[in-house]
Amino acid sequence: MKATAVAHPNVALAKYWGKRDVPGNVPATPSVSVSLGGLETRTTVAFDEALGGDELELNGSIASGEPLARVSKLLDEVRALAGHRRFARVVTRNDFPTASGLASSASGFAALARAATAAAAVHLDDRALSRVARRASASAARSVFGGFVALGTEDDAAAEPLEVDFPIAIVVAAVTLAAKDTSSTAGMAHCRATSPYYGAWVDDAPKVAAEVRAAIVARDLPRLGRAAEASALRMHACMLASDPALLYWAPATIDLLHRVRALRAEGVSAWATIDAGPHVKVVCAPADAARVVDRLAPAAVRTIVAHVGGAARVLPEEAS
Ligand code: 2P0
Repeated sequence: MKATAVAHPNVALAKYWGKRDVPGNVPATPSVSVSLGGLETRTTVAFDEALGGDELELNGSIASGEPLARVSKLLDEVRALAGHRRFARVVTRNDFPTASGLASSASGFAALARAATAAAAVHLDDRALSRVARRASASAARSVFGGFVALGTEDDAAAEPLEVDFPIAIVVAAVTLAAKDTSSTAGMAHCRATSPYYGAWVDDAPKVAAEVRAAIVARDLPRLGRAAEASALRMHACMLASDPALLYWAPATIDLLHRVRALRAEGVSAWATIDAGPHVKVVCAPADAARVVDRLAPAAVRTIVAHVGGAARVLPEEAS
């Protein structure tokens, strides 16, 4: 009744932003991501009949309220599939900053879904597991798989791996280690309710996602970078047009965008993407990663070079 799983966060190269169906947590836009190897969440789930409720320890602190409620909701699904009502103790740890736009909910809920089903001896195929993770947090559906991964907008959406061997580097330039003010879930709802550009964003996103996907299949880095940067900046344009404006950027975010442009002007194929936070992630060739780090580091509090990572996996018992 106990298992440990590891999952990597992912960065969307074509962004999911907005929900087509809120109760079912179905995205309004298709997304395409890459798994961030080198960053990981490790989660242990232990079902225990002595517990009077689910318990959550997140990065060494006991968590309650909304984070625990979201965990319990996923565990309820697993309990229903397993046919038992035991509560669980969940211990989860990220080796990167939590809730700061570094996609901790993606790796967190993917690792939780993987560990909870293993602990309860519920056997789901990867697509079924991806649906469980998507209902908890849509980006988590993608972190069930490794490599480049697509997630659609259909009612029962599950992510699917593209299975393309395309070695790229992703340089993460963190600009703060603090948690963000507005969660993605709240930010999306606010955009949908108040941004006059929301409809245009949702209409345009499938074209950009198709371009991102085609560029990955063609293993064409400049084509991928152009489309990924467009997806991120269009998403932020939609956010900025909300009322009140949703501004996730810090001064350093803009500084970093200019540094990436300067690198391109010097002939380096480096392209920026930004999620619901101030950090900038730069897609480049592995051979250019050190030069990109050198250029970004003065404007960042921390840089991390990620490579294309693998799928969420259960650890052997002795490693957990
Ligand atoms: C993405 N983001 O595609 C986009 C880009 C942030 C910006 O997925 O409400 O934490 O839990 O489904 O998955 C972050 O949103 O939102 C996200 P919920 P989630 O990666």
